[in-house]
Amino acid sequence: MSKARKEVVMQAFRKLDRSGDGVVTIEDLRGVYNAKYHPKYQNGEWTEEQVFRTFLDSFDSPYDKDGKVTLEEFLNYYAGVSASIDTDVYFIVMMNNAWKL
Ligand SMILES: [Ca+2]
Repeated sequence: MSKARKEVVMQAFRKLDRSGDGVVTIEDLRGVYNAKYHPKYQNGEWTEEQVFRTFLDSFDSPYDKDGKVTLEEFLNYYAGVSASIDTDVYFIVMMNNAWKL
């Protein structure tokens, strides 16, 4: 990823990592990510914990799925997303919208 892309990804990570310890956990998501709008929470299939865990799983490395997301894992995830986006400008707009940066 270009420097500009990395910067915006790191900005999103810092926003998610509310405790500031460099690892995003379920605790960090409380208050940042609203699980109550998730359709599986609304129909009673999942608890709030399950919604958070599933959300973390999408960033968590398949080799170390522990429900904790490090900056490295977060950057790796976005390196994959980034590969399919041509311009830095579009990538940054996408990140700003997704994370309300
Ligand atoms: Ca944290």
